[in-house]
Amino acid sequence: MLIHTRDSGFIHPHGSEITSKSVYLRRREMLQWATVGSLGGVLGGRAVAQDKPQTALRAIPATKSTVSGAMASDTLTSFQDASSYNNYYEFGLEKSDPARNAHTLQTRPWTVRVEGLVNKPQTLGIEQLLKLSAQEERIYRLRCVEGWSMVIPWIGYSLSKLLSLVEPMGSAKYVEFVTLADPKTMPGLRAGVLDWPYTEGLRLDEAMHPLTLLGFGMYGRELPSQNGAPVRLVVPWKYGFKSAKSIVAIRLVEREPSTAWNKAARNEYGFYSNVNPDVSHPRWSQATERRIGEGGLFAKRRKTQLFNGYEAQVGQLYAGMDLRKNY
Ligand SMILES: Nc1nc2c(c(=O)[nH]1)N[C@H]1C(S)=C(S)[C@@H](COP(=O)(O)O)O[C@H]1N2
Ligand SMILES: [Mo]
Repeated sequence: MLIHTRDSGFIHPHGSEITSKSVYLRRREMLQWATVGSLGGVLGGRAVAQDKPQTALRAIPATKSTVSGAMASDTLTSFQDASSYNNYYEFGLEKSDPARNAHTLQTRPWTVRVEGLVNKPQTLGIEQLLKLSAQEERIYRLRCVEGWSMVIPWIGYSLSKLLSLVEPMGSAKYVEFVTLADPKTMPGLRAGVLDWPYTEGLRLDEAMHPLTLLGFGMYGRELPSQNGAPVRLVVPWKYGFKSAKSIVAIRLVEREPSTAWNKAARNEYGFYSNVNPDVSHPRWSQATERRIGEGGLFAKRRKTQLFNGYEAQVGQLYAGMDLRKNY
């Protein structure tokens, strides 16, 4: 099986990650994906992105964030780990695939349409977007639904800055994020694992929360392609999959939008997807997590915190809601 041989040197994830969504989908989509495998071989002949020095990425000057809760004091995950252990299914299902394959992503020119129920719809070029507001560095924990976590110094600004600019109408209740789906540069699209383009959604008040970051960089530099260049979302109190990579459109809508993961497995990935140790995924517990870089397979798992440790900042958004129903 190509996927296995390609990754024979890969340390197998343990615990909940064995039954992770990628493994589950891999089983389901094995045949489809096998037809894509040969392309992996072709791309594999090129330089491996993770071997490139970090300095190949342009620096983005940023000030330390003053947003409450934005500067976690946890030890940072290494740049090497954060840019080589990724989920970006457009570039493959294995954690090592995006770093190997995402060099084909064309991040310039790049535009983002901000549209839907807004008074001032706009299409902004990436350079305009970068300059729209002061760039801040924010140290966020990111917790993947599969049971691992990282701590990354992101660069960006609150998504609310962009949303305020377009003036959401009173009827706008949700925000839909649409990401790039380009079959020419994204080998993963050939496999029907998800209904492309990858889309995500937030309730408008979640999207307007100051912690919700429109991210352009990490570790002082622009985002590596595998981390979602040139612009992505980072929502630190939700499972990682809410943080859509390589965004091309942001749409204000009235009804709760369906999302790529919601469509793939409705009973497993709800709209809210708030990190919650008390609500298990149907196939594994969410009580603990493995911090990437902490002693490999033998490191003790950490206890997962409600809202990934951001309860003081975001708990109020869910007052009175049944978090078991609204998972
Ligand atoms: N377009 C797109 N965005 C995506 C994904 C994806 O497959 N495609 N994976 C998500 C998942 S499951 C996670 S955990 C995070 C991982 O971000 P990182 O690789 O920068 O740590 O990206 C999210 N954004
Ligand atoms: Mo994830």
